[in-house]
Formats: sequence, structure tokens, C-alpha cells
Amino acid sequence: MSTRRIVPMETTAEQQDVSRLLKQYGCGPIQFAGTDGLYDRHLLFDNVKDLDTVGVRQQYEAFARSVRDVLSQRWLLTEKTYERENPKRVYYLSMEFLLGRSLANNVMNLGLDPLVSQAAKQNKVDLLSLLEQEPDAGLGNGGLGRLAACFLDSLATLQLPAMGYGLQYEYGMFKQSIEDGWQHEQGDNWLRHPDPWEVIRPGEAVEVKLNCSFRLHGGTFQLVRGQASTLLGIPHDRPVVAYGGNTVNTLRLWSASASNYFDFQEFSSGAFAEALADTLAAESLTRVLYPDDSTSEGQVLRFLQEYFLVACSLADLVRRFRRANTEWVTFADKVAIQLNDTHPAMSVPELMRILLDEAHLGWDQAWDLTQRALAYTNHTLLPEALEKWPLDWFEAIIPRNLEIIFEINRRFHLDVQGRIPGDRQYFERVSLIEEGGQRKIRMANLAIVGSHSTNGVAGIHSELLRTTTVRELAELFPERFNNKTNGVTPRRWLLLANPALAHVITEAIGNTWIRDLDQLKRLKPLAEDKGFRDSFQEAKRKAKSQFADWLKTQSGQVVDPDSIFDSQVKRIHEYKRQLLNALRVVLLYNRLREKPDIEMEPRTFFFAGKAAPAYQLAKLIIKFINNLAGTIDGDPIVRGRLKVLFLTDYCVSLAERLIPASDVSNQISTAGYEASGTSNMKFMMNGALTIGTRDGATIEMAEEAGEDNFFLFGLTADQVASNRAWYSPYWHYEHEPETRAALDLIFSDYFSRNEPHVFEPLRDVLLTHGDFYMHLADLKPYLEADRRMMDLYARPDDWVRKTILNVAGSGKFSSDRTIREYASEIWNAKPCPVE
Ligand code: 26V
Repeated sequence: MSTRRIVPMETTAEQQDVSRLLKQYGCGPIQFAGTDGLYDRHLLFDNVKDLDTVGVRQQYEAFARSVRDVLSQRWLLTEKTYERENPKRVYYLSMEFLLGRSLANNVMNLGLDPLVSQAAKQNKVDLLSLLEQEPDAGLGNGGLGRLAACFLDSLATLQLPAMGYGLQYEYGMFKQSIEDGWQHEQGDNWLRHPDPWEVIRPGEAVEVKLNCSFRLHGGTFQLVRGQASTLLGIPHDRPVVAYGGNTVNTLRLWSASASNYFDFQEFSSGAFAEALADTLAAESLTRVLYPDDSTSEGQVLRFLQEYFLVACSLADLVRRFRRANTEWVTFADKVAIQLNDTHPAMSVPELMRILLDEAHLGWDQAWDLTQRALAYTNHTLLPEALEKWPLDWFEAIIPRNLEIIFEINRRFHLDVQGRIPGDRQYFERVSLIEEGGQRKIRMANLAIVGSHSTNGVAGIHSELLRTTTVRELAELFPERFNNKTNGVTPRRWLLLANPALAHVITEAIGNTWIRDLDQLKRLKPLAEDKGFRDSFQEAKRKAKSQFADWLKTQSGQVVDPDSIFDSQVKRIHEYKRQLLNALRVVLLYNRLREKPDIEMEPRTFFFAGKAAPAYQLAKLIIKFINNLAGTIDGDPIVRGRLKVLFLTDYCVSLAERLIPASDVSNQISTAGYEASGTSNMKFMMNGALTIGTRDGATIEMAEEAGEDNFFLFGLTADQVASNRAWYSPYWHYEHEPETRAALDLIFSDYFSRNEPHVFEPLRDVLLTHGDFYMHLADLKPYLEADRRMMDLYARPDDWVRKTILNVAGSGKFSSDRTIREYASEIWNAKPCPVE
């Protein structure tokens, strides 16, 4: 059985003094567990069931509720403090928060580990299986949503008066299963059981007015134009506990419901189903998360979701502002609103609407306040992911907002004409409206023009955004453009996920790294310390065998913890190039088939990630990886030397297990396409070495660790751009025998004996259609880097040295650093400590 603890061994004196802690949380002398303690009372009164008959799910709920009871007073006190101090508040608006599980994290942040372990013992509760009862809150697609969750942790830990706003999707990110190698999707009904963390506040509902109604017709969403309607936004609040437990901020998620619960007139005439139709349609607005992280297809439901988030959140924060302040002029001194991508960019016209029509300010003042309050973060340069919404939808649903957009654009046009006279085409490129065919609103342009700050999420990305994607806008407003390199929370991703390594680090340098990750650089000299290297290696070995044990119990799959664990985990996407990784494996496999006697360290290649349900090629890539895994498993020549595993249903909890256990992290996107990456940082902190391209934040990671401690390869972003014109994958196919052999093997149906031609589309992507993401150009350099990496692995002492230097260099990638930069350079927000 795994000995995975939920918090590390370091218990401070403070943590040991449980009753003092409870007092600090305002709980008085109550007992957490024991007869008549919180836990027993919840078990009994929440379930009205005999204590001997409750199941482990109910035990989880009672435990989580007891933890929530403990933090409730701090939660209240936090809001009271903010009300009293009236500081500038930060609002983080995001369509996604990929939270994962909360129980272990909250217990850790509250310092309640000793209490919880003791309580579990007393009540004969198996803590590990209890923790497994909590479903992941999968309210996000990938990096963008997980970043928002890490930011919440840092905002609270830095004691910033901040709040997250999002949507309470009834169904989160779909569950993935694999049949015959193919991905299948199932709905993620994560709220099937009561959620112990949420506090629903119907009393703080807000109204959202639309100029249309909508109906569900045959399962699709239809607008009924011209028939105005009102929706209700119901707040579902979740506590965001700071490390140390002093501050407890709020994540407020909105669910939609109909305002006139159902139409009594229709009801009394007997048309019961008719009467309920509006309610059903309204509630379906927040039913499901859009499971596509790359294309903003024309979906009116997504458009409505975005406006709903914006309208509810702005109404709520304006109401809060009005409670504490009398003068509108102070709005932007009291409120900072960060837009997580363009998804909440309708905040620009919506805030203008409120300031003009409800506060009755003049245009100039409203515009000044709007620009000063709003800031926008861009997360992708992929043209297909840049949102553009049909103007027609604005007209039908929120015509007043459209009117305001027109006026913003008219004034913007005058401004541009004044600065660059006579260049009509210049304005067409920066205009908020795309003409020709169906007219559309360009949401990125709207966000940039209507805010005071636009940032990218890593140095190279911010630079490309400024010099290519929105070059003209950056020329017009150079002072608005800046970079904020992403980070991740070291609490969840090191302290919680990897207790063995966290312990080794704390033994060596004390525990200040938990709040100040730069402290990790003090590990650098220890790379030369044999004793430290040994404990470091032992911690990795422990994480690996724990992972192997878990995998065996969970799925029956067997992996060898003495093999190299080589991982690539992320959404499946052509630009992320899982195919390049798979080609590397085919090539290594060919080498072994040809010369079974060559030296090769045993290796396990882990892949995990979801494909958007409509992204056929991404699904085929999953199928290919699974077939590759099957073929290799069935070949006695390579048994025990190469293994490929596609782990199903990648999610936050799986990442927390796999990342600590990995030796090698693959970050191999076509240079210029991955905005930042954030799993790259988690791997680095957990002592994996990176093999990767010079893209996103990986560039900065190599800078911090020293390029000698990295395995960088392949075309640079500049080279990718300049080679496009003449690049031909055929050249590589014809001139590189190993590349050719690998492709020929695939096209010969070697990996698809019973499914002839199933991988033909791979030929199209990689050869016939020109290999847009340049897999073949980077394949040979990838294998050369792989060779260097394996040479290092053969010298275990040098390998561990480098992993230590990587961990020591990872301090910059704490989301605490990122949030400090946002706070001082964009928001001008200061900490507001609670007592
Ligand atoms: C776009 C769309 C389009 C409409 C349907 C739903 C949907 C959901 C998400 C997106 C935006 C995807 C952008 C994104 O996730 N970017 C990632 O952001 C990470 C955090 O900054 C960054 O590390 C990754 O490199 C970047 O790909």
C-alpha cells in the first residue's frame, strides 16, 4: 500500500499545537473528531444515517465539511477585513479554473495535518481511500485553467485582496476512455454527490438582461430574437486557503437559472412542459464546459456563457464597490480586473455600459475608468484560437453593447487617422470589426484597445505577440505591452505532490522555500555533496515506485521503476508534437530490431492527454500511440527494454502522481507555438531533466538552470518562420535513412495489421501536406539530444547533479513571483493581511 502522505513531514511547533491552531481559526475549544466532534456530527446530521452504516464517500464529505467548518471563521474574517480596510481589490475573470482536488490541499495549507492524521486514526478512517473519494474539479481544458488555479493559491498566500470569478459548469472536462486505441468521451458529472466545499448564496444572485430569449430545440440552442428575457446568476462560493491559513479568499462561480421560475399562466392552463422550457433552457447555459482549447467555432452557447460570466461578475463587483465607496472617480483606484484571455473581453463594453447607463458618467470619464480598471492576458498565438464573434449575435443578444463597441471603434478610428493619416488599410488591420463576408468583432483587439495592459505569458511569446500577431496595435500603444512569465504553485506541485523530495529539500535548507522558492538556489552547492545526492536520488526512486504501485492497483498495468520514466503530458495537439515523440520511439525501436545487442537503458515512455472531441487528427495520434504501445508489448525482442504507455484520462490528480515520478520531461512544441507551458516547470521542480525545443518558458528555464543542464534541440522560432517558404519534409524522408525507415514502417501497417491504412492521414500530415509543424526537420536533432541525455544517464552521479541544479534553478517559476509582478506592474495592488 502506498505511504503517500497528504502533507510533508515538516511539522512546525505551531502545527503541533493543534488547539492553538484551532483557536487561531476561531473555532474555540471544539473538537475536530471524537464523539460529538465536528466529524461525527456531520456524519450523523448531514446523512441522518447510523454511524456504522455510512460509506467512505460520506466519510469524505463529513471530513471535508469539518475542514470547511474550521476555515469558515477565517473566511468570514478575511472578507470583513477587506470591507474595513477598503483596499484596491483584484478580480480574476476566467472561463476556466482547473482546480483538481481540494481536501489534501486545504488541510496542508491550514496546517491541520497532525490533527487530521490523529482524527483519522481515532475514527478508524483510511485517509488515503477517503481522499480518493473527491472528484477532480475539472472546470478547465488545460494550461490556461490550471494557471488560474495556481494564481488563486498565490493571490491568497501573498495576502492580496483578490477574488476569482468563473462559471459553475455542471459538467466539467469530459472523461476520457480508450477502446481499441481510440479515445471516447463521457460526461463529467462531478456534482453527482453534494460538494462539501461550495456555499451557494441565492441571496446574492444577480440579474442578467438579454434582448432575446432562447429555447432548446431538438437538443440545440436557439435564439428567439426580439423577445427580451432575464437570467439569474447564482453564486457558488469556494474557499481559497492561503498557505499558513491566515487569508481565505473566495472563488465565485456562477450558475444560470431562469428568473421567473416557471410561467404560472402556462402552468395553470396545463402546458406543464412548456412552462418548464424556459427554466430548462436557462439552466442549460452553464451545463457544460467547452472541451476545445484551440478553435473558437461559431457557437452561440459559448458566446452566451462568456457574456453571462462578464455580466454577473461586473454587476457583483460594482455592487461591492458601491457599498464601500461613494465616488465613481475612484473606481479604477479600487478595482483591478484581469481578463484571462479574450473569453471575458466583453467586459470592455459591459463596464462602459454600466458606467454610462447606470452611473450616468460621461463617455470620457467612463472610458478612462474602464481602460484603467481592465488588463488583458493573451495565452495563444494560434490564429484559429483567436476569438472573433459574429456582429449579428451582439446585435440580437446585447445590442447596447454593440452600440458601445461601434462608438469605441469610431473614436479609435479618429485617433488612428490623426496619428497615421491617409492609411485606410492600417485601420482595417487594427479595427475592432472584421469586414468582408460575415462581419465579426475581433475580441483581442477589443481587449487591447479597452484596457491599459496586454501581457503574454513568457518572454518569447510576449515578443512574438508584440512584433507579429498584433504588431500594429503594439505600435499604437507600446506602453501597454508587457510580459509576465507564468509560474506554478510550489505548494501543490512540490510540497503536496512530492512529500519525499520536499522532505529532502527541507532537511537541507529549511522550509522557507515553501513561500520563497528562490531559496532553492541554496541547493546548488549541494550538487557536489554525495550524501545529498543520495537522498535526492532516493526520493526520486520512492516517487517512481509509488507511481508504479498505484498504476498496478488502479489499472493492472506494470511498469518497471528501474527504467527511465520519460513523460509527455498535455492536450493532444499537432503543434505540441506528440507525433514527434512517437516517431522518436519508432526510431529507437527500429534500432533495437536491427541490432538487438546494442546497449540501451530500459525506458518507459508515458503519454497522457485529451484530444478535443472534434479534432480527428489528434484522436488518430492517440490511436497511433496506443497501437505503438501494443506492438512493442507484443515483441519479445524489446521486452523489458522499451515500453510505451498511454495513461487515460489525464487530469490534475494524475499529474500530481506522474510528474514527481518522471526522470525526463518532453517539451517539444514547434518553436514559436507554445505560449509558455506550465507542466515544464512542474517537472523541473520535481527533479526531471528537460529535453525540448527553444519555445515558451522552456527558454527561460534553461537560462535559469544553465544550458549545460538542459537538452535543447531543433529549429528556433526564427528559423521556423524563415524556413517556411522552402521547407520540404521529403528532403528529410529522402536523405535520412532512419527517418525514412520509421515512416515506411508506419505506412506498411506494421502497427495496424488488422486495420489497414488507418494511419494514412499521418502520411498526409507529415509528407503530402507539407508537415506544417516541421516534425521531420526536428526528428534527427531530437534523437541526437536523446543520445546525449542517455550518455548522461549512464553516469548516475552526473545525472543526479544536473537534476539538483535544475531544482535549484526553478525558483523563478513559482506563481508567487508571477503574481507579485502582476500586483506591482499591472494592478498596483497591495497585500491586505487578515489580523
Ligand atoms: C480557447 C478556446 C476556444 C473556444 C472554446 C474553448 C476554448 C478554451 C480555451 C481556449 C484558449 C486556449 C489557450 C491556452 O490554453 N493557452 C495555454 O495557456 C497556458 C497558460 O498561459 C500556456 O502555458 C500554454 O502554453 C498555452 O497553450
